[in-house]
Amino acid sequence: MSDLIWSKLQALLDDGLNAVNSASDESVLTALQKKYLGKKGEIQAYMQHMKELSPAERPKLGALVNEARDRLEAKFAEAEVKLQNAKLMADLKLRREDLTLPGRMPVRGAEHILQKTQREIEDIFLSMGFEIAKGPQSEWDYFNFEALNFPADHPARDMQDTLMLENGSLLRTHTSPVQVRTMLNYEPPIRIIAPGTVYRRDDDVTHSPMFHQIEGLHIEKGLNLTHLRGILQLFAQSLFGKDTKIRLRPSFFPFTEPSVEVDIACIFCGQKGCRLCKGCGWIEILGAGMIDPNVLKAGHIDPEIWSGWAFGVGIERVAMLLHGITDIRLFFESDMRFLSQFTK
Ligand code: FA5
Repeated sequence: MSDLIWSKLQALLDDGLNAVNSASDESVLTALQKKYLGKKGEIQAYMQHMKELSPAERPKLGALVNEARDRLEAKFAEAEVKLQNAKLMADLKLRREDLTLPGRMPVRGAEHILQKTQREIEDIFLSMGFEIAKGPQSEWDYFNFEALNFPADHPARDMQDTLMLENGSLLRTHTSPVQVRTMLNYEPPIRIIAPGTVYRRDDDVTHSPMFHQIEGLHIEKGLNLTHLRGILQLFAQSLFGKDTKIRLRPSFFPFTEPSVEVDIACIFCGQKGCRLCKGCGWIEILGAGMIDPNVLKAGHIDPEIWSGWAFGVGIERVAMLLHGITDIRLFFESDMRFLSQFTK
């Protein structure tokens, strides 16, 4: 009796396996699943043969039916994966892109060489106890010139021609206006550096109409030129190497008295004389001086009690010296062949 039942069950199973094998899409597969494995499906229906069997044979039928169900279920799972893969491949064939190609890495951003140079200069002064101050790029004539002891019509203004804005302000020509702004906002002693963008009517291989400076300002009791020299010596050595020599040359700025230009011994030729130092062995890096008493007064600081020094250094100039760059325009042309040299 049970042999007969088993052979019928085997036939049903073979039918089911064949049907699943040849199912051409998911809807056929779902219908077959219902037909064979559903609650009212053919495998379940087979259990009604139970009644025809002796109690001893019943567990055997149960086991056979379970085995048949397991095999069909495995077949359904396998068929499902096969159909999904076939669908994916058909989909891929329709596409023009080759999705199996390795992806392109997005270009990673990096610090611009001028930003990096600015940060290096800032780090040197932060380590000496200076703080960072900021001022606006659109500045009032008062802070850019007047408060810095450039009276209206003073010829020194001619060297710093710039654009006037509609509200009567101008694009600042240097970071020095941050000096008086800081004095008005803080009590001395003051020790700040002020990095920022500045503008001038300049345009050649070493002068850009838009460039960057870092102002240094130190106000304390009893400061003199030797303090300025000491700090600038340390600054130059930290930046260009511990054997770097500096020299101070007399100069003129309306807002410092005395005023100096600071040169470093040429780092390219070891002072033998080269194209970059124009044969003289020294390269100018910044302007500086002791703060004029009139400027301290404009900042509401008593020059009888306090004294101070200031300097202004061009960030492009420093970066050009550090990396042997001879054309300032390279910084602003966004040419990745140039810029990517400095991102390592
Ligand atoms: C000044 O701007 C003064 N404010 C500096 C100063 C500050 C003096 C505090 C005293 C006390 P000067 O015009 O020399 O000075 O400019 C300072 C530096 O800015 C120069 O040494 C140079 O490195 C840089 N610089 C000037 N003009 C340009 C330009 N057009 N393009 C790029 N760098 C420039």
